Amino acid sequence: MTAQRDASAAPAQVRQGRVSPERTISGNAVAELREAIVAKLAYAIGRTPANARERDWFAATALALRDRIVDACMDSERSIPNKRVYYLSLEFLIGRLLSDAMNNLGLVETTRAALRELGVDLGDVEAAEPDAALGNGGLGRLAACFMESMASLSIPAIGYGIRYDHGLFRQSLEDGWQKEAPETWLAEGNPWEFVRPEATYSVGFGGHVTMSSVSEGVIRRHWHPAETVRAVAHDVPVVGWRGRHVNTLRLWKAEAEAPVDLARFNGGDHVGALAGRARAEAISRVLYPSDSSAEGQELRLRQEYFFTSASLQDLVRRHMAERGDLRSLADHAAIQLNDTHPAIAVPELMRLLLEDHGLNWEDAWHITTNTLGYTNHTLLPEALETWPVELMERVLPRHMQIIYLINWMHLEEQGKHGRGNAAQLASVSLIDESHGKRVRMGHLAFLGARRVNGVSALHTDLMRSTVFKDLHALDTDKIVNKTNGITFRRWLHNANPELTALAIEAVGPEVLDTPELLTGLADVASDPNFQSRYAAMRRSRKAALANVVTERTGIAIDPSALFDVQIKRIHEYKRQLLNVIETVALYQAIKADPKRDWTPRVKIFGGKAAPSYVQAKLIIKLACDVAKVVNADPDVAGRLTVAFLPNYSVSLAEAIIPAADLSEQISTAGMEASGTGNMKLALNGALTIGTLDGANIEIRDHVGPENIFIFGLDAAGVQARMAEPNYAEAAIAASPRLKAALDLIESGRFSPEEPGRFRPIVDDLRHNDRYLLTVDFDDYWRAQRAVDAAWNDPTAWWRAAILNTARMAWFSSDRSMREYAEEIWRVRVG
Ligand code: 26W
Repeated sequence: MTAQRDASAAPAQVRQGRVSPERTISGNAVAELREAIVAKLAYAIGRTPANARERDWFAATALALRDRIVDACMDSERSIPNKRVYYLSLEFLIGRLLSDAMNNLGLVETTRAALRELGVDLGDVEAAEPDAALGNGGLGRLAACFMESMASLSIPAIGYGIRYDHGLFRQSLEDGWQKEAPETWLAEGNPWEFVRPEATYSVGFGGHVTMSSVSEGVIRRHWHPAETVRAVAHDVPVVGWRGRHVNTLRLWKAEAEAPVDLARFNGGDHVGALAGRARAEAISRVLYPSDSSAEGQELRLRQEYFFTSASLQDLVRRHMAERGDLRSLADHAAIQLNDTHPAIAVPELMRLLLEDHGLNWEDAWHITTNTLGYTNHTLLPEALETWPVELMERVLPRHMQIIYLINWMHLEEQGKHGRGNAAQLASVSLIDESHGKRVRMGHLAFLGARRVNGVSALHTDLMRSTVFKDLHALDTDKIVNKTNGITFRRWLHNANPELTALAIEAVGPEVLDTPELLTGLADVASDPNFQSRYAAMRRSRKAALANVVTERTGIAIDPSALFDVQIKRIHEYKRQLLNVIETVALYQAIKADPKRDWTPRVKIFGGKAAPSYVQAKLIIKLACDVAKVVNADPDVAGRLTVAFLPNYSVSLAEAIIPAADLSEQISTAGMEASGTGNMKLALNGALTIGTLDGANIEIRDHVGPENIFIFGLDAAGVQARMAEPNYAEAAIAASPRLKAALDLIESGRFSPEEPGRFRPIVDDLRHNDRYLLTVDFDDYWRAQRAVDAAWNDPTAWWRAAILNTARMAWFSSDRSMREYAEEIWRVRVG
């Protein structure tokens, strides 16, 4: 293994033979692929088998497979599809592509054999691929699952995003404190991508707008940007299941119009001559690492407009080349906005139609509002994007004019329908005037879209009754629900080949094509033989994960203990702190009664905090400090172990999820829009301990209330309790167990070198507790003890686990994509 190996990579022992559609592998196919790999190694990389590093073998293998994908691609592009989906997303959290590509092409075993003949281990080659971490969390990973599902369903689609030089930062833990380092996934190039210099567009910023009169009463406006940046397309092919269809992920790289300002250079200002280039290229330099609060920085607005404008120019050009008339755009293109990050598409599409193509306002608005769709992914107030009008006027003056005009017409319409009082108008206006003037991007996307969707049943209901209540009243058909899903190819077949093999044995190989067949596993849920093989599968994944944990944290964990897993971004609403406090309470309980037969538990945490999120970083530190004390205490040895795995990533998720017994989905009800990690864990047979939040509710409905541990207030209960004064104080007073745990943390027991370290956390809980942790604590404790009891009845536990796998079939992103295709995009599947 070389020094360059990605430290976040899942090690070889957690990956092994996976199930592929290859029933048999032919010697010819192996020899052909082997030769292709050696040729790539020589002629594309300039290495011989003797001096190639793992990274070189990876690149050569990827290039050889890419050729196969290109062949399939040519087939996909033979005819012009009637309608295409354009999925605009500032984030695509892809992870590694090699195993996806091999699996979908049916070439896993062929590749393994070809490499073996060259003396190379496929597992090592896979581990040499860096994760493409072009996203923060749920929203970005969802976009990646959707791209894979659209390709697998042969829905013609192009994903549009940014080719960030640096994706999500690398997290290390220094004495429990999160440290961030830049991530460099492109350091050795990207064998999957094709640069397309011919697909380059100019994107303008700043400047001013002039008017000209075209005819009597018709005025046209012209934008004269002060600065333009080039967007250069980089295409990554996305191959679907069985290689039947290939779509494209088109990522834009920002380049300066001129590499140097020659006038300044010649004038002697050698550094200043490069400033314009640095400013332009900064746009695709780095992914913003926050997925919970809108920061409102100018560079972020530039990123959003940059990729939206380039994407719209590209799809308009394609449409004109294929159809010759923009009036039919809505018939042949469905543009989906992944949250509000591309919401500037509303005025940008209007601008292109009005200015570049000479349409009138009514026609342009009709086309725009029949082409766009908008998906909302969060209702948290701090995450809803608004941009100061002053900033918009400076960076995008023409768009601001169009927004004003859209708003004016929209508010006029309200007046006509007798909804013109000041409060009503203020709530539906595109401009929020409550604290300076700001453009509400959610409202803008709402007005510009034909359909607006939430990502779980509860979330969609809350959209209708809270943030979009008044807009919803204007058009009650507009908001629809599309519950999230996950691609089973990655999260079951690739991540858990052993479970997949068991499923194939039980219900037949057709399960690879038709996830609904998984439900057939219910028939063997009580079969002792099947149960013991299912348990053996879990045991082997846990042993592999235990090695990873020890390798990365130095903590030894026992694979026979219950693995209790909470993996996701660190955020107060997700309540990792609730889990940590329950850990402290359990620690106290075990110490108080060491003779009891406590259920052995390993608590595993993973997740990144936004670099500027001080409270979240302190929660990580607390988890690590608690781990240090608990793991060193002989009184609890063998009963309770705590580990925080650094640098959580897609690859690490693939190693953790199949090894989890218990899935923590404990957000404050009403705050997690959906969750998708909850689906991955339940599909792999972890039982969920969770609140009635997001998709947990639908998971309960599918797996059955007896196969999930639900606790806490529901969303209505949360709303009601928040209105009560001093609810936290009351809850702590009513719970001696909670009080004792908080007192212990406050005493400095976990931070003897700095006793006051965690006082801010405890103080906040006592006096504020926005996320109702204190209120839900006792019921969470009760549910955890129910988990302990259930674990002690293995027959019942494994039955419940198998039923979870069986009944999660509905949560495939293939199902989500079919629903979008039918009800939002009106595009044919297949
Ligand atoms: C502007 C800052 C910012 C950036 C990203 C605010 C909010 C976001 C995202 C919308 C946050 C996000 O990833 N939301 C998650 O989306 C998932 C996919 O739908 C859901 O499963 C999660 O519940 C939701 O938190």
